[in-house]
Parts: sequence; C-alpha cells; structure tokens
Amino acid sequence: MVIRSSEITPQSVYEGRRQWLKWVVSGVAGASMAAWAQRDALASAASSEWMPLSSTPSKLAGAWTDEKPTPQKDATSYNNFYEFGVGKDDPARYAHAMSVDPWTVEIEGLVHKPGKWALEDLLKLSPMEERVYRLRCVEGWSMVIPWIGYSLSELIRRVEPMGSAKYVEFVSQADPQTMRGLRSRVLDWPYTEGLRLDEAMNPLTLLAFGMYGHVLPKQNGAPVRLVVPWKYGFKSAKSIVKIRFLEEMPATAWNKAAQHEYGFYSNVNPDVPHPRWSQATERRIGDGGLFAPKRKTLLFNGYADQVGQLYQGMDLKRNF
Ligand SMILES: Nc1nc2c(c(=O)[nH]1)N[C@H]1C(S)=C(S)[C@@H](COP(=O)(O)O)O[C@H]1N2
Ligand SMILES: [Mo]
Repeated sequence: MVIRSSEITPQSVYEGRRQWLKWVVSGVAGASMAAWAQRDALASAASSEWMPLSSTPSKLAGAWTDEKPTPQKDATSYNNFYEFGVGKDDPARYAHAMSVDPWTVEIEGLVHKPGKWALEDLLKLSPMEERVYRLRCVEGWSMVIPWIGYSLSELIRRVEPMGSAKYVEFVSQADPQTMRGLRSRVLDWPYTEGLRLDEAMNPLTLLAFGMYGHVLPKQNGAPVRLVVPWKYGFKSAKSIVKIRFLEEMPATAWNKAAQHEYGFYSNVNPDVPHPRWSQATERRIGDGGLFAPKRKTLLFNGYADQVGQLYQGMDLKRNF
C-alpha cells in the first residue's frame, strides 16, 4: 500500500477542529462510542467530519515507514488511556465525557518564556505534517499510525529553555468529573511522563494533534499528545495540559507505580526483557488476531539511525 506524503496547514487543522467539536456536541460521538459492538460505526462516523490533507512530503528522515497502517478502527478502539479505565475498549467507550474545549497547555519551570498556550495558538505555531510512525506498547503489541503534528522542538525553541533545563516533564489532564478511571488508584494521578531535553528536542519527537488525516479522537489523547516513536507507548503522554522544564530527572507515573518494571528511558529494546515477559517480539494489531506470526521487535523500535547517538556510552540495560 502506498502512503501519501502529506502536509496540512494549521488553518485546515483549525477548521477541522471546529467541525470535530460540532460533531462531538451533536452527540454522535456519545451514541456511537456507547458500545464495543458498535466500534465500526464509530470509525465511519468519525471519518465523515475529518478533513482531507493536501500533499507535500515530509522531509524528515525517519518520519516514514512503508509498513501498512493499522486499520483506523483498531487504532481508535484498542487503546491505553487509564484515565478512562484499564480495559482496551474503555477509552473508546468513555473518553467522550472529557471536555477539550477550551484547552490550554501551560509551560512552566526553567524557561525564559513561561505561560499558557491556548490550543488555537499551538495549532498555529508551526506547519503540520503527516508522519507514519510505529507505536509499540510495552505489553507487546504495536501499531503503525499516520500521525499529524509538528516536532516538539518547535515549541521548545519558542519558550527558550534556560541553560539549567535538562529534563522536560509532561502532565496529562486529570479531571475526576469526566475521567472515570481516576477513581482507581492504579496510577498516581495526574499521569506524568518525562524526557531528557535532548530527547525532547530530537526532530522525531512529535507533538500530535491528529491521526489518519483527522483531528485526534479523544481516546487517542485529544486535543494534543506526544508521540515518541522509539520509546514504549507509555512515554507518549495523552491530553497534555502542562509541560515543565526541570534540572532534575522527574518522576514518571509508571516508574512510581512499578519502579523495577518501568525505567525513565523506556527505549524499545528487544534485549532488555520486562521483568515479567520478553520484549523480543511483538504482535501487530490488525495483522490477523492472536494467531498471526509475531514480528521481531527492533532496537529503538527501528529508529536507531535517528536516535542511537542520544544514548552513546550509556548502559541500556541499567538505564532501561
Ligand atoms: N495520559 C495518558 N497517556 C497515555 C496513557 C495513559 O494511560 N494515560 N497510556 C500510554 C500507553 S501505555 C500507550 S501504549 C499509548 C497508547 O496510545 P494509543 O491508545 O493512541 O495507541 O498511550 C500512552 N499515553
Ligand atoms: Mo503501552
């Protein structure tokens, strides 16, 4: 399957978002997300309001894989978003309750230009492009998703980190009124994640606003999330409300929950098994169910050429 190289203007994303909000308000979302059995209906309802892309290829090396994208209905109905429950179908069922308008992202800590960014301004910060990245969950499944966004580095440059800033922390929305998963203590809410500043500045690190040519569905982290394609999926925080620049390595939600299982780096690495299972292979969602042959997991999820130099001289077994 040939994948179209694409770029969309911030304006078209903005228009798309307007339409999307209309769609959410109209209640189509709630109705079609109500039942697992109706997830095909969800996918088709969603596609009618999402906007098309114009075509300008991404020039960023590594931003593309030729692998076949995961069917959109799988990528929007098999999710991890613990704020809505721990079941794979919980986010598609319950994320419609989350309110994403208005939305602001607060920039804090060691930067010369801290402050609150309205989503509208973030959308206009930089031209967006489509990038087809693999996403590999630590649980042993993976997907190929055409994301839409721009490099996080565009935002970071704009807020001017101080020389003392060494790490970036990402904080997800935590609203007990709309996120039913917060009733469970499975993680210490809000969900937080972190990157070293040079990892955050790597051009592959994507601030994503859309996927499959459309604005992000809520279950995938609307209205803005991170996609860090060489790390396990949990590093890619969804529904981000705060980005904080720090001198010290921040705690992360998964590291706090299970220190020996989830380290700060969490680079995809087939040679470092999770304490309870191997990471040598993965099951590609959409490949044909549980009986499809597994694929070999690649070091840095296949992005070693782009990011390997970030870890030169580091012991990746100790810094897992
Ligand atoms: N806020 C928040 N972000 C999150 C998670 C979460 O539970 N809460 N789950 C993570 C995990 S474990 C994975 S694998 C990816 C899944 O992204 P997807 O559902 O869009 O495929 O989101 C990550 N981001
Ligand atoms: Mo995950």
